[in-house]
Amino acid sequence: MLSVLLPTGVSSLSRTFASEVIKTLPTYKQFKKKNTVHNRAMSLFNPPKGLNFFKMFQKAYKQSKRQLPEYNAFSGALCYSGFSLLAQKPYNNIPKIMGFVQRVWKKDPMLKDPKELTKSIKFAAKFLGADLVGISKYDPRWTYKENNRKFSKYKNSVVIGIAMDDRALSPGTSFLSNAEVSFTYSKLALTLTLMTSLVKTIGGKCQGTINEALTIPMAIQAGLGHMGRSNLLINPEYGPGIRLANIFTDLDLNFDEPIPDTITPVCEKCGKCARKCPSQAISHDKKPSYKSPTKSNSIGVLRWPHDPEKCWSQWCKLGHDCVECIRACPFRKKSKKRGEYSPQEFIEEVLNQ
Ligand code: B12
Ligand code: SF4
Ligand code: SF4
Repeated sequence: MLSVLLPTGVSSLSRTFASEVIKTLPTYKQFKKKNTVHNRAMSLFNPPKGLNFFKMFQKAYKQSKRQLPEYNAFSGALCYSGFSLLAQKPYNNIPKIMGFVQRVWKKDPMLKDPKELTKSIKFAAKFLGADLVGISKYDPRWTYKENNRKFSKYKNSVVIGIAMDDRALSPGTSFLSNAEVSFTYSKLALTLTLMTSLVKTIGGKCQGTINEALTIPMAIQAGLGHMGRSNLLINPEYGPGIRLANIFTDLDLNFDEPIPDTITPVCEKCGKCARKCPSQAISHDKKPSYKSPTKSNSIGVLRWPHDPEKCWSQWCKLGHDCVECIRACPFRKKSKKRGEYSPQEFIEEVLNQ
């Protein structure tokens, strides 16, 4: 394998070993972490005036050029919320400043105007990894009955969407497409962790959820799209290949409006997902209805019926999940105009990007 990387004419016998490329003296010793400037500044020496980073941050934060977006208190809070995952095990790089930022924010809230706060929260969601963000009023119909006590104290739901890489879904249902599903779930978890830290830092109460509330109707109310025959939320830009999560908050935020439904008329004529579904879980009906095929569906909602038990049985047959209803949809955002990717093409492209 290594010889492939060698220039022509260089035999593998005369090649340099990787360990010989970087020269060190025999006196070289492994460096002790306790001697990094971070560690020494915090524990080993008393930093002279002007060199105490945390104190200087506090000073900078208090004196921040608050009229400038890149220097206002919200950007300061965003800057430290970005560390919140790093503060957790096993990374343990704990930013001790967070409590200070919270105290300053409480005394002097920067964003009293809901319009400005809404804009900042949406900016933060996208900055922290969301492809889509919309806000809907808290609606108890879209929380599980068991979660009523946990969530009913909140005013709104900030719904975020992260797109899956269509190239990984393109070759069809496989471990590779599953890897894209699981990786996107982890991306949602990262964005939610940082966002909830931000909301708490600026003095709000919140709860981030992944699959702990019915995100599709919340996303419709938040203006992110409409649900198709496939029972997937279809966003005009990303199609159905988007994964959803949300943060319930008590912040005073403005709500979005649902966008016009351009999806249902297309679904009425198309039906491709229903034809392609290997378990025939998707309805071939002409129109949405109030039907609930199984006990695993909620009752009394006008939408395309979907049979989750047939779908689940297909997953059980495969031993992993299925993405065929996403792939079938003409609203799917194709990554490449000339058509589908083969698994090998996708792997090569990722290696070279
Ligand atoms: C359980 C579940 C499943 C189950 C069963 C689905 C079901 N209908 O019960 C199984 C394992 C089969 C499944 C399969 C898939 N799932 Co799933 N699933 C969920 C989960 C975790 C809970 C949904 C639930 O409680 N269903 C039980 C009752 C409520 O189901 P229901 O009455 O049939 O309602 C469904 C829809 O009609 C809609 N809905 C509910 N109420 C209302 C009200 C209105 C007005 C409308 C319009 C819609 C609507 O939401 C439900 C979604 O299943 C959600 C996350 C979440 N919490 O929302 C993800 C979720 C719906 N799944 C998702 C996806 C992508 C898939 C798959 C493509 C798998 C994959 N590889 O990713 C397939 C697609 C199947 C399909 N065509 O629907 C995404 C959808 C993203 C999107 N763009 O819409 C979600 C939101 C997960 C996520 N975090 O992104 N899933
Ligand atoms: S995930 Fe597969 S089995 Fe389930 S509805 Fe979609 S296409 Fe059908
Ligand atoms: S494949 Fe066709 S019918 Fe199914 S959701 Fe997409 S547009 Fe609608």
